[in-house]
Parts: sequence; structure tokens; C-alpha cells
Amino acid sequence: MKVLLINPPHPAIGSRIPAEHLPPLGLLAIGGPLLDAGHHVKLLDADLSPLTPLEVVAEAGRYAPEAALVGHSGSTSGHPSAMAVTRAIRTACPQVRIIYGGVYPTYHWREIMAAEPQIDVIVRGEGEETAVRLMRALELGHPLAGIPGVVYRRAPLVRLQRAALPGRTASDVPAATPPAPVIRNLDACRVGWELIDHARYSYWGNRRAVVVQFSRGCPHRCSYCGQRGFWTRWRHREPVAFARELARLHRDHGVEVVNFADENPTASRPAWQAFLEALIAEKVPLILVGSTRADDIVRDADILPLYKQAGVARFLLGMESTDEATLKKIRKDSQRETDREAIRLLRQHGILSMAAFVVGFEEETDRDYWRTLRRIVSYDPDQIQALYATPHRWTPYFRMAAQRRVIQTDLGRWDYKHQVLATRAMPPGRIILWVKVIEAAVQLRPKSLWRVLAHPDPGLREAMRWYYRVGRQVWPHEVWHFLFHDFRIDDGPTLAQFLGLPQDQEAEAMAPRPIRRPDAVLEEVVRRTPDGEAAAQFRSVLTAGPDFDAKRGALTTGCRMI
Ligand code: B12
Ligand code: SF4
Repeated sequence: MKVLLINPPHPAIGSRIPAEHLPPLGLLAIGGPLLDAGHHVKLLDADLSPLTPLEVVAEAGRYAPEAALVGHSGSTSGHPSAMAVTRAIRTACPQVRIIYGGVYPTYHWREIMAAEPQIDVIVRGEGEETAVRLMRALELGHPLAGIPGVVYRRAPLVRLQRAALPGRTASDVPAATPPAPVIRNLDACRVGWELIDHARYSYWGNRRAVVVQFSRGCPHRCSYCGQRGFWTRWRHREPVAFARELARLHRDHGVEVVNFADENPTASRPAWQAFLEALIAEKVPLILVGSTRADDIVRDADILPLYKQAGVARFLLGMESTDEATLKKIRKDSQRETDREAIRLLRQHGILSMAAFVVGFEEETDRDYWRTLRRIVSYDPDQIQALYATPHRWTPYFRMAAQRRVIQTDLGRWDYKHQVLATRAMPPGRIILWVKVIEAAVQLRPKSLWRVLAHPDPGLREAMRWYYRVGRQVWPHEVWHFLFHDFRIDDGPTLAQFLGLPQDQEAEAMAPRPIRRPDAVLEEVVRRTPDGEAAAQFRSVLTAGPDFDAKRGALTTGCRMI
């Protein structure tokens, strides 16, 4: 089939400033398996320039696809733009099958199918295997009922007729198949790197860059997290093969910067260490940036020299709050002292730290903001990122916040950089003032500025200067937009009225595989099992599995997943 993958233009600041762009990994991840299945695949990255919906249609028209596959990694705030693009395509090309995928549609499929008649199919959960099954079924005219992880229209109306119909009919009610199983062997699905021109993608100050995933998911259970449930189980790629792929991207395509899309790449120390060692053995001068948890950094204090040697330049640490009660409430399962120590350790090993914190989880007051400011300054991170609490319907936090008022009803602004929930104690103007004061206080401290000038690592000095340049553009842009562009409403709907009822029961988007157990539990089970033969059998089943690292004699996954 002739398939067009479309990355719609995203309005958020992360897409528009800086002018640099990262490749859309989600679409490339489904592009690779589709190419291998024999389809003709092309990527239209409308986020790059960015293109208007009409320009997308013109480009699509030139390729004349049979199927348009649309999705964006910034999926909630990208939704309005994705819908504008798909509506334009439907009008211009009535026969094209329009398929929509990603995190937001995985959960909001009922509302999307009801409101957007141009969408033929929604793919729920990870897309690699499902997209291949779906394209094959569409090509052969097979029914979609047997494909797990899709939502489709039972009896698609003739398109032109559908546009003329005032409402939906019973036969137009969508059908959802059961969730697709999680992909166990991530190495079996290759990324379709040939779909992009690497020269068009850069990061870290105009260095050729890619986004990659060593792992998917996270074993923790933070109540606001919109990602962990989507991937359902933490899994990782085979460390040596993954390191080889990064080295190949450097040697064949001149890639210099690797941005990890992982929620938590360091969840398994043995697996992460094996990857670092394999990458060091490849002897490629890559710059690695990503996000992880502060407690993993503290756990890995003794192997941080390996991080540095492999090229790790910066880790974003999701600290979220400096208040222990809030950390407990959002189930962050972390402590202030660990956050502080992780920043110290990273600095000691020549790695930059970016502390991400979230405002608006609680009804904060001036006193809370003042305390946050003092604490963050005392943590002494190299960079900070302030975000606004943004509830996703499929998280437990949504249930907690369901009765709060929404002040921002443009979903395109639900990008973590706009206040979307009202707070009783403070008007939005005072909150953004505090956020900007905190950002300025941390980034413009003499200590921070001195590091930009005098950091012993020239590469990191350059990167910090780039970050400040971006900040100089973002800062006035955000203030200007707050004052003149972002319309907020005073008496908005409650969160539940705006987005629907809590959906945390459906948080796990994929059908889970049997849970794997950590080594310690394995040993315990073997020790306690009275029947020696059964215990031995149990052990041999686990050690024969793909997650058992024979060299280390240990399971490489699932350490915190019981
Ligand atoms: C790398 C990254 C970026 C990069 C850009 C990435 C890019 N070019 O796509 C940068 C730094 C520019 C960025 C910016 C932003 N980002 Co960002 N970003 C990420 C990050 C770290 C990884 C995304 C990724 O590549 N995931 C891996 C791929 C494989 O997953 P995926 O895209 O979901 O795709 C899979 C499935 O969803 C499905 N699928 C996806 N699309 C489609 C389409 C079809 C047709 C099908 C069948 C299947 C399918 O199949 C894929 C393979 O299984 C995530 C955090 C995370 N851990 O995921 C945040 C994340 C996606 N970003 C987020 C946000 C909010 C933003 C910004 C809005 C921030 C801002 N205010 O500026 C902007 C948006 C603009 C943008 N371009 O995305 C949020 C989105 C929350 C949400 N649910 O809406 C996330 C989840 C972080 C978070 N805080 O939770 N981001
Ligand atoms: S540690 Fe990060 S990725 Fe993991 S559940 Fe918490 S917020 Fe989500």
C-alpha cells in the first residue's frame, strides 16, 4: 500500500523555539516495520517548517497515498492540529484511509470517533505491530475485528453521504478490539531511519540529532504520569545491539546528539551499565541527553564515570516538587535529599543537571512559591524547567483534580507550559510571575552565569550558552503570549465536564504479559518451594527467557515490577 506518515505542525514552544527540530520517532518507529512489510512509505514532517493544513494537502496530493497515518508525540496539545490536518485531507482526498495514533487518541478514542468523522481507524497503544496488521487487512479487504488495539467504524458510511448527514447513525458507532499485547522484543521492530534526511534534524546548538528509545515505560507509579500506563510494562532493548545502532547512526549519518525518549532508561542498572559499556567500546564521540530519576543517579554513584565516558552530557531529573507532602501525594516516591544529592553527583562527574518542577498540583500560596524558590536554589541545578500541572484523563491525578475548574479550554495550550487549572489562592498573573522569578533566580544567579563562562568542559560550556540563547527567546515569548494571546476564562467547566470522567481504570493501554520477577524474589521463591523439582523447573523457565543475562547470572528487567 502507498502510505503517508504525517507529523502535524505543533503550536507549542518546544516545536517553534528553537528553530532546531528532532525527528518524529513515533512515526519512524511504525515506518520501519511498514517498509519491511513491503509497503511504500513516505514521511511528511509538517512540524519542520511548519506547514499549514492546506500545504499538507498539497504535499499529500503529490504523493497520492492510499492511507494517511497521522500522529504526534506531543499528543494532547497536538490533537487540534492533527484534526485540522485530517479534516483538510478528507475534504481534498475523500478516498484516503485516515488512521490516527498516539497517546492521546489511545484514551480519547470514543470522543474522537464521535466528533471527527474523517477518522477511519484509531490505533491504541504502541503502533509497530498493529500498524502492520492493520495495513495488511486494509490492503486485502479483511475485516478489522480480528486486529487487537484498533477502533474502527462498524459500517463506514459513504464519505460524501457522511458529510451531508446531520448526525451519526447507529451503524456508525465505532467498534474497539481488545488491547494489543505489549511488544516484548523491542529489537524486532526497527526504526525507519531512511525516511528522514538527517541533515534537517538538530539539537544542542545545531548538532545533527536523533531521538531514540532504549526502553519503554517506567516501573514507578507517579499519579500524574501520562506515559507509564501507555507503555504498560518497562522493557528495554538488547544493550549491545542498541549501542551498535547508535554508533552506526554516527558513522553513516553524522549524528552527534542522541536524545533519549525513554521515561526511565536507567530503571535496570545491569541493562543500563551493559549499554554504557557497549557504547564506550564503540568509540564514537556521541553526546547523550535524556531524563531519569534522581534515585537512579544516587544508586549509580559508583558507575557515573561510565555515564560520562559514554557521552552523557545532561540528565533532566523530574523532581516535580520540593515539598515532601506533595511528593507523597503524587506518589513520586522520592525525597528531597536524594534530589539534591543527584545534582551534586552529576556535577561531580561533569554532567549537567536539569531540574524539572511542576506548579499547580496543589493550591499553592506565595509562601509555597517562596519556599520552592529557596529550595531549588539550594539544590543548585545547572538548568531548570518549570511546568504546569496538566491532568490526563487516564491518570489517578485526574480523579483527584476532577472537580477543579479549567481556565484554558484550548487543548492546543495543554502543553505543560500554560496554566490550565484554576487555583483558588492565586490568579494566573501572579503564578506566572512567580514561575518567571524562579526561572530567573536560578538561571541568572552569579554561580550559574560563572559556570557558563568557566565550566571546565568546553563542550558543556557551549551547550549552556546555547540553552541561555534559547531561554532568551522563550522567556519574552511566553510572557507576551500570556498577556496578549492566551485567552483564559474565569468560570470555566470542571475538569470532568471538560475532558470527561476519570479513565484511570483503563490506564494500561496494552495487554500486559506475565509479570517477571526480580532476582531476589526468584531466589526467595526457589528457597521456599518445598518441592525441589518444581523450584528447579521454575528457575530454568526464567533463566531460559530473553530477560536473563547469562553472563551476569541475573535478570535484566523487572527489578521493581512485582
Ligand atoms: C522527544 C520528545 C520531545 C521532542 C520532540 C519529539 C518529536 N520530534 O517528536 C521535543 C523536545 C521537541 C518535544 C517537544 C514537546 N513535547 Co515532548 N517529549 C518527547 C519525549 C521525551 C519522547 C517522545 C517520543 O519520541 N516517544 C517515543 C515514541 C516511539 O512514542 P510515540 O510518539 O508515543 O509513538 C508510539 C505510539 O504512540 C504510536 N503512535 C504514535 N503516533 C502514531 C501514529 C499512528 C498513525 C499510529 C498507527 C501509531 C502511532 O506508535 C509509536 C510506536 O509505538 C516524550 C516523553 C516520553 N517519554 O515519551 C515527551 C512528550 C511527548 N512531550 C510532551 C510535551 C508536552 C511536549 C511539548 C508540548 C512541550 C512544549 N510545551 O513545548 C512539545 C510538543 C512539540 C513536539 N514536537 O513534540 C509530553 C506530551 C504529553 C501528552 N500526552 O500530550 C511528553 C509525553 C512528556 C511528558 N511530560 O509527559 N518533545
Ligand atoms: S518516574 Fe517519571 S516516568 Fe516514571 S511514573 Fe514517575 S513521572 Fe512517570
